[in-house]
Amino acid sequence: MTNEPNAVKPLSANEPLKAASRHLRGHIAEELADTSTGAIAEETGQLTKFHGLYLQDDRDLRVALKKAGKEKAFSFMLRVRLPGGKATPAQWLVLDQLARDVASPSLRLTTRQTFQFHGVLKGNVKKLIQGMHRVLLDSIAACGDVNRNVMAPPNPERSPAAQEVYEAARSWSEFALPKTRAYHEIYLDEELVAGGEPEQEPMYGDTYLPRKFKTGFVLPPSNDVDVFSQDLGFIAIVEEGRLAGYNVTVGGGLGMSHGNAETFPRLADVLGFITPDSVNRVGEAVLTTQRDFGDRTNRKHARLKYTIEDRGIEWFKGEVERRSGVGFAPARAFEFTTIQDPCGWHECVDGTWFYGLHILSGRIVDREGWPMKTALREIAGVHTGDFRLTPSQNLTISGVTSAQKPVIQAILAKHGLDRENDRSGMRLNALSCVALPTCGLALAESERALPELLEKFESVLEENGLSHDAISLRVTGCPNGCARPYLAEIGLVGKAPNKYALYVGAAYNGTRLNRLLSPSVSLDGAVETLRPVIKRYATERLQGEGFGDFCQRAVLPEDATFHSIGTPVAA
Ligand code: SRM
Ligand code: SF4
Repeated sequence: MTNEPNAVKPLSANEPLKAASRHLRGHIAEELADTSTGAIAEETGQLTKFHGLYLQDDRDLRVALKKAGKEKAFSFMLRVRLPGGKATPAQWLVLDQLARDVASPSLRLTTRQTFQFHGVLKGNVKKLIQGMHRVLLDSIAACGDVNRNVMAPPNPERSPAAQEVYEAARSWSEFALPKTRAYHEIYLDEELVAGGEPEQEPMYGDTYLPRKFKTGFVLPPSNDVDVFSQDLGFIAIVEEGRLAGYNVTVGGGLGMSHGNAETFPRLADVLGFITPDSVNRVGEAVLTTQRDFGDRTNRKHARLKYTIEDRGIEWFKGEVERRSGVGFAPARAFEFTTIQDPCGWHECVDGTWFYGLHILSGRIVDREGWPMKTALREIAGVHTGDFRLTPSQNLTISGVTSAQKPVIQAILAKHGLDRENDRSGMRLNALSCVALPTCGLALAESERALPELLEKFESVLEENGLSHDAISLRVTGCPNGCARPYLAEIGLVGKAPNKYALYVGAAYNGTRLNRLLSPSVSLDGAVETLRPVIKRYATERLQGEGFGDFCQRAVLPEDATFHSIGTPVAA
């Protein structure tokens, strides 16, 4: 392939918008101050995303409000930037308080290890961001056409290698931050320095990236961050207890549109091995290559995965080597044996403990008989270690001393949450995206449908003696793939109300995508379709064979693909 730029086609609408935004300022400040509407203009909404802020509306109320001739029930979702998902107890307490004071009041743990607030009214946006700022948290680049929240192994053994991987993730997250002061001026009232040097974005340029860009660091044998789904991945290679370096991966991504075969999930390629000191240089070269060659004319074709598909991995590797001055050595051996979060108490090499706590769909809220938010607030009040958010929407309470262990255990027991981890393997491993009522792109339910769906699957699993098998089930309300459903052993992807495409056959360790078993089923239909498959799995599986591997071997037709044939359903 060549170094020719992309063919001359009209740029997508976001490109001139970014160019004219004065480094992501646009009219955000004025529109947030306008009390005549709860909304902001569509174009302004494209810019606030770079500051972690999305305009949404309560979709449950749309019809009634329209009938009443009223404005939609607008509010904002705010996503925190939290590299590696690490938060201190002091930060937890402030986020918990802010959620009560100015948001929905739930806190939502995401599939990229951070917090989301929902239901933030326009007049509360600055209060929320200023409150976060007081505990050194921000939402810069949590969304938008930039390097997003950087993922890293959440379950610390407190080994020097694990610590180094976390530090590398944090360093890359800081290094790849946009340099604009727009966020500080708009939300934190930082004054513009008159007559100062013109602002520069040395890494991004004035129009940032063609599309979102995601990075994950992973420490085998766990592939908890689903490294092959990331635009840029670093697989830590530990030799004789020391971090030798990383195998670099590029070009993963999962989003697609139903009925559009030009969009597809793609697993990343491994470029080769680098030493730890080259991470930021190589990361920058990957990012700037995508900046310069990514498709800025069609946002559905603008992720790095398409740049690599179109131009070839060898060309891409050469470009990265040239830009970084780092030559890739052959990739070193590694093995992923799991993607699962460890639940319960685990001792670390430094003598502290961590506790893995399952939280269904990452939704932290107080419900009748399930006061998760209160319990975690109490834990944060006494905890002296830290919290780690996992890529599976769960929580790790880490750095717990032996003396504190019974204190934390007692808080969980007091609230009846100490048995939260005694659930079916499928439940502990399940993911769902947010979907309705807040997600503007949802075509079907996801998080709200998961509990009932799990109960139905659990009864089939129990009938077949498989309650403890960690079969992965991931549900999303549309094909964008926010709960990484194409890497699940059972993936359900929303197409329309109670209509889902059913995928099976991914590898249990995140190294093979699943394929389409049925283009359109209801949730009950999915359970019924899989009932005989689960039964066969219980009796016919080979020694140690995962459910996905079994489906790949014995259930899926050889010519099964990702795409449903027929009319596109996506909006
Ligand atoms: Fe996502 C858009 C929620 C992880 C692929 N995602 C959205 C929006 C912001 C909808 C929108 O654009 O208006 C959703 C907000 C819903 C809400 O009400 O909160 C949303 N995505 C989420 C979260 C919260 C799902 C969750 O339940 O945890 C995850 C937040 C991650 C974070 O903390 O940064 C989330 N999204 C992902 C992932 C998984 C990952 O990154 O590991 C993917 C698939 C991987 C990938 O990017 O390829 C993902 N989200 C998308 C896409 C499709 C991108 C594409 O290339 O086609 C969109 C739509 C878009 O960008 O146009 C999207
Ligand atoms: Fe919304 Fe679709 Fe992402 Fe679910 S997968 S949160 S429905 S964009």
